[in-house]
Amino acid sequence: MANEKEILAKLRDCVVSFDVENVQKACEDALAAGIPAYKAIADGLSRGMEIIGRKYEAKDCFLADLIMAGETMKEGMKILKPSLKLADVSAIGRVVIGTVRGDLHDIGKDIVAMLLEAGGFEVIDLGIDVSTDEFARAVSSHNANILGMSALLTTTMPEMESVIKELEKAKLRNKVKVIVGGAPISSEYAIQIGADAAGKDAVDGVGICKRWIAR
Ligand code: B1M
Repeated sequence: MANEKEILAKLRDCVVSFDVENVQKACEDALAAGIPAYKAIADGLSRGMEIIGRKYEAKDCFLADLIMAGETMKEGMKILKPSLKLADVSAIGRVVIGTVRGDLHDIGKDIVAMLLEAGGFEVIDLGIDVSTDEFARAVSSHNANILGMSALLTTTMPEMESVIKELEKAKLRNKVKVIVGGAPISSEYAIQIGADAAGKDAVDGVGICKRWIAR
């Protein structure tokens, strides 16, 4: 039987080699070996995405490769997601989440959404390419406690500030906490645009949301 390190390396390698055929089996093996689903995502599949990201940056692979790696990661996450869920918890708070307008990256946002659900939150996931208006309407109609926005492109980061301005305009800003995240987002940026916090990663983001609700 392979050890934890080998299993996590296998998950990473599945993403790097776009092994859609075997990624689900590798995820099942990880769960069977007692590796927590989040660890399989964070220290397995996500490591593969990092490698592909660096290769793309170095012009060692193409956009099509990014797409394939993303698809492979998502296939694996289908197996891991049910293990992140808690049974029969009544929601501790309601979070509206989405990737901002112009941005199609959803892998990180999906992980945050999954962990929020696992942590007992009701999550309304608006998906990708979400407009300022859609965010504001969803916050209002779902009476959300928290709004989470994700952006992976430096060109789409300013959308987050537009959403916050829209919330202010609609007199919703003081009713909802705002957390932002994504690879280019820092705490300094969050403060600059008027958000309440930035999540460094999914675990950090969920921790922040839980602390807000506990207050
Ligand atoms: Co794109 N892409 N991409 N891409 N892509 C990046 C982001 C890039 C850094 C790659 C590079 O050049 N090195 C670069 C951005 C450069 C920049 O802005 N400065 C880039 C580019 C340029 C592009 C295109 C413009 C390429 C093109 O068309 N020429 C294009 C844009 C499309 C668009 O959005 N309009 C594009 C397209 C794509 C794909 C569709 C092919 C694919 C996305 C597939 C998908 O998401 N379904 C893709 C991918 C896969 C990447 C990389 C390689 C990986 C992103 C990822 O999924 N990481 C990425 C390179 C990189 O990031 N190193 C890249 C894994 C994921 C788990 O991490 O998303 O960071 P991440 O999420 C983390 C944290 O950030 C945090 O928690 C997560 C888990 O710990 N987090 C939050 C995220 N959201 C949060 C929210 C929170 C809290 C924490 O609270 C609400």
